[in-house]
Order: sequence, then structure tokens, then C-alpha cells
Amino acid sequence: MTNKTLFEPYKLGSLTLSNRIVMAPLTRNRAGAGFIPGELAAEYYRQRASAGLLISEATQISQQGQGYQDTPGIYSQAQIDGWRKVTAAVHAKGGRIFLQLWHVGRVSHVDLQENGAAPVAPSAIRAETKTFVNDGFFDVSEPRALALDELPGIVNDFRQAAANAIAAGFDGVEIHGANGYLLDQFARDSANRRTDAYGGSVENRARLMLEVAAAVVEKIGAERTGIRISPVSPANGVSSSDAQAQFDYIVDQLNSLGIVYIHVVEGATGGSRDVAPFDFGSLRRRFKNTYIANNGYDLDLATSRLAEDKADLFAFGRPFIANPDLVERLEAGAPLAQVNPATIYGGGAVGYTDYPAIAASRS
Ligand code: 8OZ
Repeated sequence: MTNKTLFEPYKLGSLTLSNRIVMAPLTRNRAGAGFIPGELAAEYYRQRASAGLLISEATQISQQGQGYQDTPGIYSQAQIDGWRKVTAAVHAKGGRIFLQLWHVGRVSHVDLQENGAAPVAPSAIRAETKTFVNDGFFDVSEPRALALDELPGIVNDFRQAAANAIAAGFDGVEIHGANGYLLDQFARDSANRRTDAYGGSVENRARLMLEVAAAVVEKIGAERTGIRISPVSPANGVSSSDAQAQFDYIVDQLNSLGIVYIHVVEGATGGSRDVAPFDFGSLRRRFKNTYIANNGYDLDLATSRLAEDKADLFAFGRPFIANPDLVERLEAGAPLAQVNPATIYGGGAVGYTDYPAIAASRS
């Protein structure tokens, strides 16, 4: 047992976070034309800046990496300029913010791709999932398998996007290695049938994720590089026959790279924590830097898991949508507001920047 508390400062690399509560990445589909975050996004993140660390919504590193309508990018100068408003707003309130770097792989639709091209994937296997596009939910498109000589370009897109994030004022980046998107598609054997150096063995399936991590570390430094993984999540139609071996190996290699954190979705993303047998303690023990735990946490679970030293930081997702002052509410034992599911994805200020802080909602 430890006597740490959730509401004390925590040192993440060279940053001092004001508490151990993290705002998890949350897709909100409100980017403007050109996939640029604007003033409204700056206001949304500013309202939530009392989180010890904010992680931005998933942000595509290229047009090819986009899978949903109105998600922001980090590959054009106008996008960098838009994100600078967000980081300035958060920093002015004393907050810290990482950008989540995203390539969706096969979870996309031809209408989001350049010239209506097929989305890309480790193998030409369509995902059993839907995407939000053209103002509705549609089956994802049939993907094509990436050629071996295209993979360095994808690694390079992540590297450049990381540099762009730093140029936009972010404190660091989180590589999206979770939830059935491109890097997770390579890692999980249901989606990867390749017979080259990027398929087959545990080492080969981890290769693209680890090359991306190494490239980002080389570009912006290990202290500013984190990653999110979801070893047993069936999100977006992926599964593994060997999740423990796969993710034990990945985490050992990430540890050798010296990245500042792993952010682990424990269970089915946004669902059950007990979806499959898996020893998350094994990842915790292998990784020497910060372990961020996510999925289904509330104050009691986070408090007890911290006391047992099972994690350093705790990421809350949906509770942050309706509770901009979630940290203050948890600390005060105040009731939490409930989210309106109809306004999570897409739209404007309603259901985005109009959830009041508790002091305001009482008056
Ligand atoms: C919900 C809707 C669309 C995308 C993830 C980026 O699951 C997402 C996402 C979540 O990581």
C-alpha cells in the first residue's frame, strides 16, 4: 500500500502535473473546413485544463490516416496554427497537453480518402465496423494491403506530425497504438496476414508500432513521447490469439526506448474491464516510466488502484465531456453530471462547451 493521493502533483518526465487525473483522448468531430481546430476547441480544452494532463482527441497525421468526418489533422500549416490556439489556452490556465497522433488504417471510407482511394491496411481484410461519414454511420470500405515500400512513408508521416505538434505548442505526443487502428491492426493477428517482415511473429507484428515510436523519440525526445495501447480490446473488429506475449514484447521494447508513458486501455474500450484474461500487472512491472490506466475508472477504483501502486495516473474519458471541472468534483466528492449521448459526435457548442462547472451550475 502507498499513501499517495490522486490530487497531488506528479512529475511526468520534466513536466510537473498538478494532479494524477488525465483527460483521455475523446473524438468530438467538430473540426472546421480543412480539418482545423478553432476557437471553440480552444474553449473546450481550456475549460478542462485543471486535469493534470490533457490528451487531445485523436488527430490524423495525413489525409490517408483519417477515418471519420470532421476530425482534426496535424499535417497542414493551418492545422498547426489552429492547434496553437488550443495549447495557448490550456497553458494560460496552467494545464499540460499532449496531442494524440492517429492513423486509422482500414477504419475509413473512400469518401474521406484522396481521389476516393481505398483505405490502407496490413492486409486486404475489411473491418467489421462502421464509421461516421456523410452525416451518418456506414460500413467501412474494403481496404488494400500496404506495400512494403510504403511503410517508411507512414513512419515518416508520424515523425513529421510529432514535429508539427511541438511546433503547435504541445508538451508532447501520444502515439495512437490502440482501438483497432493502423498500428494495432499490424499488432493483432486477426487483421495482419502479412508474410513479410511486418507479419507473422510477435516481433514482426510489433515492428511498425516500434518503428513509429523510435522515429518520434528520435524527432522530439523520449520525455515527450507516450503511447496508447489496448491489448484485449475488440474495438473496430480486431482480436489476437496471443495478446499477452504480443504486448509483453511491445512494452519491453517501449521500455528500452525510454518513452515517458504507456497509456493502457484495460479491457474493452469504453466497455467491460473483464473482456479477456490478461495480466496488466505484467505491463506495469515491465515498464519503468509512467503507467496511465484507463477504462471504467471512477474515484473509488482509481483511489484503490493508486494505493496498490497499480498505476501512476488515471485517465477519465466520458466523465470529462459533461464535467469540465471533473478534478474539482472528484476532490470535493461532488455529484457528476451525465453526458447527453446525442451531442458527443459532431455539431457545435451545444454538448461541447456548454456543460457548466459546478460553481456555475449551483448559482
Ligand atoms: C469514438 C469514435 C470515433 C473514434 C478511438 C479515436 O476509439 C477513437 C474514436 C472513438 O480511439
